[in-house]
Amino acid sequence: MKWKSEDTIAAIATPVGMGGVGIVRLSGSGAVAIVDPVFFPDGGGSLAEAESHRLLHGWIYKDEAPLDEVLVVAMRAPRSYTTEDVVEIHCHGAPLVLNSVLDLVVAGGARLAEPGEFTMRAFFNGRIDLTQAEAVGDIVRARSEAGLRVSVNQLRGKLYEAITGLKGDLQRVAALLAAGIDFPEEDIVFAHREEIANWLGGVQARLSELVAEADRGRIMRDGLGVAIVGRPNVGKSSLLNALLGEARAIVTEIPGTTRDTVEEGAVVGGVLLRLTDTAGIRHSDERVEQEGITRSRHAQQEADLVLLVLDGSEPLSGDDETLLTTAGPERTLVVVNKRDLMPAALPGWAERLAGFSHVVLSALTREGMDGLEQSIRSWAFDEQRPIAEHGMITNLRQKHAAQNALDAVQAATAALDIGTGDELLAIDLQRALAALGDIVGETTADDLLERIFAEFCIGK
Ligand SMILES: Nc1nc2c(ncn2[C@@H]2O[C@H](COP(=O)(O)OP(=O)(O)OP(=O)(O)O)[C@@H](O)[C@H]2O)c(=O)[nH]1
Ligand SMILES: [Mg+2]
Repeated sequence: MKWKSEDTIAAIATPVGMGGVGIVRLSGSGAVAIVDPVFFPDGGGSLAEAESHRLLHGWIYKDEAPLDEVLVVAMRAPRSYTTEDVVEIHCHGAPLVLNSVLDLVVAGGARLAEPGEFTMRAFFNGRIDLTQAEAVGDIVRARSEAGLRVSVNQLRGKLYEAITGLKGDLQRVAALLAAGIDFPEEDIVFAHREEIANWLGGVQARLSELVAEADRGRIMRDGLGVAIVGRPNVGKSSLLNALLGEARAIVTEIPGTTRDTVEEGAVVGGVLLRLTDTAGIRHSDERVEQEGITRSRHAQQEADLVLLVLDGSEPLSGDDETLLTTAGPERTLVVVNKRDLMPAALPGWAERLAGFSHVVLSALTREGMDGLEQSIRSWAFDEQRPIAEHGMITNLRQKHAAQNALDAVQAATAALDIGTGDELLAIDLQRALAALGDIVGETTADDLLERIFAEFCIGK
């Protein structure tokens, strides 16, 4: 397996061609010995003799000619990212320079790193758990402040601590159970049953909360999927453009302008929105329009939040009625558009909106757009609740495992209630412990681990 390999790995750790400074990073027992012969620090001396974690200024030489002026740091095991010897060479950011330095260290005995291999080594060497490793990838990809905050908390080990705490409690229950099985006198077992029930109840409550918050965590990390739907000409594309602050989608007074879905990301109030503008939904016999409408309905089904746009300057049409009837109020925010053309604050049909949250605005003049942004924000994050300090579940992998653990704990509680044998209870407990172990990567299958790390970029 490649994480067990003794190779010293090397990669360009910064985006190539994008900065004034670029970093070539090495990790492994040969890292210092590979860089030492090609790096000449100011005032003599060598990297091999230098103090760990000290930044040295000097020159990299290739074939006895200076290649670049650099800063070099050696971080000796185990105080490094991977817990192995790590050397970083800070060069000028030019691709030519970085590639030459990388060639040089490869010629010296290093092997090119696979994507995510540095982080994989940190994980297999036990410096971080799987949730922290995932957080590294998420931080690199983070596109909103909220997403960054949950990922940074996860990197700090908040989710790991939460899961480890739950595991500790379940291990305690398993120990009590074992004591009961070994000493089956009535009173001991009875006392233990109550204690076991209490511990299980506590674990169940905390796991339920983690699972319940998982969608919020995912939305912060990946963004909120928002579909803009409505009948033709109500101003859906105008609304997309207003949210983006640019004329992304075509807007005309002709109904049926948007034929295909248009997707775009925007950060609104610190939340990443994955917006989809759709073709207006109405009855149509035209083939292209029909296909567009099918895609609109699909986007509507997939979205976390649907913005159902109505034209406030006109009476409700049959198409509007159908959309309102089929929309689920728990996932829909009604946008009454064209406020600038409306005589009063709300049109005569406003009572039809009972049961829906709604905002009134003008996509054209932007009047009322603040209210929409505020509604989306509070919809995405229950704002009464701050971002969980105890760590949040942020991806489906973690959520599935937490759900499995919760199912097992619920089964254990049920087994305790109806007084089935302690052996069955013990099996449920082991199942819950294994599922929790999956979250932090203790019991995760190798092929799944490889897939997780393969999504990283090279040099991470
Ligand atoms: N006065 C006024 N006109 C608006 C407003 N929003 C959109 N419009 C106009 O309404 C017309 C239709 O706007 P679009 O954004 O293309 O509507 P749509 O819902 O995307 O239409 P389709 O793509 O055909 O389904 C255009 O002429 C817009 O300028 C608004 O708030 N006030
Ligand atoms: Mg449109």
